Amino acid sequence: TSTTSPTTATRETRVQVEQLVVGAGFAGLCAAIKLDEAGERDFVVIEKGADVGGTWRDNTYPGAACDVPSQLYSYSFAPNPDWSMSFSPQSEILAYIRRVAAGSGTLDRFRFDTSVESATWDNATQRWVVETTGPAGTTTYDARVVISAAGGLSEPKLPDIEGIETFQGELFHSARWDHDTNLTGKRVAVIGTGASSIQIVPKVQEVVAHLDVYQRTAPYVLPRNDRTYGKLERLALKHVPGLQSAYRTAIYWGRETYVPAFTLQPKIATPAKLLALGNISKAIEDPDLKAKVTPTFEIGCKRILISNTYYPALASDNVDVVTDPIAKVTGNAIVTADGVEREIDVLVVATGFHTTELPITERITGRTGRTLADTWAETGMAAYKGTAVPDFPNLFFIVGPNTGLGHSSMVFMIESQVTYIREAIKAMRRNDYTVVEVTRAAERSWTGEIQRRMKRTVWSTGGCASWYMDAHGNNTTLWPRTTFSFRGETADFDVAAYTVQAATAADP
Ligand code: N01
Repeated sequence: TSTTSPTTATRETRVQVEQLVVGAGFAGLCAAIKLDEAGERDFVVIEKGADVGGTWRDNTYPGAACDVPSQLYSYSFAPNPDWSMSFSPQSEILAYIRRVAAGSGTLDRFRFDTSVESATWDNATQRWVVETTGPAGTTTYDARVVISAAGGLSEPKLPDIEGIETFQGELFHSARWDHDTNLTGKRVAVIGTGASSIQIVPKVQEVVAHLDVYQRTAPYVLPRNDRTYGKLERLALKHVPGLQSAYRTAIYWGRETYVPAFTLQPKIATPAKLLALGNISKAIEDPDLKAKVTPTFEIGCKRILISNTYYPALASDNVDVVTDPIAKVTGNAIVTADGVEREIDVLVVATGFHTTELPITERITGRTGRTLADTWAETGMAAYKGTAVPDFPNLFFIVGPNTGLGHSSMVFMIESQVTYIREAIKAMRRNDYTVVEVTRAAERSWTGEIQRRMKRTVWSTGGCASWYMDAHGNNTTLWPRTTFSFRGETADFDVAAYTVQAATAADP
């Protein structure tokens, strides 16, 4: 049902579609595949990058790999017996996503290098008007449903440090690695010690003349129980029926039974804490360095990291861990609060992402004329089942508020949310609903229950500041229950939580 207006000098096009998906990472691709399977063929996927892959396309820094085993960190409907290791490197995950996309028969509806400029609900037509710019110029989509799969960790957050804009050397964010910069023999600084940094530091340390690691908060780092799959094992995974799904199930339940429990009862986490402290002692002899990298909050409050190479890298002769706060950056150095100036050639900022004020929300305007950013600035990020927001009809999120995980596979959560959205769209078709909008009461009750649970978790009580929390002191990013309970919550579209409008005979 596409209608294209005559081409003008500025190449403006108007296209009508049933669904418009924003983003072509794990979530957007999953949505495309499941819509297609459900017979919903009239959709587009708008992707600002040149390829599918999302996080796994953007994060190409040295050492990038998944810290969830790949047998689980993959689609349930597209098992891959060829993973080379239990925790696969970025290149393999990206190749996997590309392969799934290529085999899905949906790529003809993906529009790459195209940005969503605005998405505005039109009360008159009861559809979304989505302005995009891409290689073909400006295209305005008129969509019944918008599915935002733009990602919760996709917009790099640059540190607000005095003078950083005056730095004369190379400077880049971990998620925008500059592969043209040769680090060999250089003096490099990495700011940050989160999941990205601990993968980067050991790789960078191997080649540079000197590395300064600027640590504001020491993380907990557990051993990484990674291993290469042997030839025989891979053959068995490929040919023994049920073996791969048994692996997947075992990994899933292993994580699910232990980790969520200790977000509520820190004592259960004691063995993990001891393991993390042992990891330090094993690699680091220098008592000063040991003290510096020993965390001072409860384990689990921030994301628990895994590495066998991070601490040995920090203990190397060419590395300094700097814990004095950064005062400013000059043309060629970082100056700390104690007045020490450390000269560098390259500055890597591994300072994380915009997580609780997502830039896409500034571009989405709902039924009342307010943007989603303004709405959430007041209430904090909140969505019914992490998916639907009052005043924003026919808009669904994948990886929305309170659906993130620290312990298991986001792909599992993505598939759950996509099922829910697919069921919502099926219900719209079946009943001729033109509009579905979650009620404020349903959303408030859902969010209220989540926030009540949050107050008892280690994320709130563990004595740390993390990207999970928003400016109101609420954890609006993580899911506080088991992943199978989320699967249950999203198995069906519960229309009772929504106000609906059905098409009338007079509607076109
Ligand atoms: O970002 P982060 P990340 N001055 O926000 C520090 C996922 N992930 O990219 O802790 C000085 O965790 C900040 O310090 P502090 C995963 O979900 C997964 O590393 O706030 N320092 C912190 O140390 C992860 O949680 C994989 O005190 C500053 C660091 O920068 C999420 O992505 C791999 C600063 C930021 O850490 C984000 O991880 C990588 C400043 N002004 C990432 N600002 C997998 O393996 C910030 N910091 C799947």
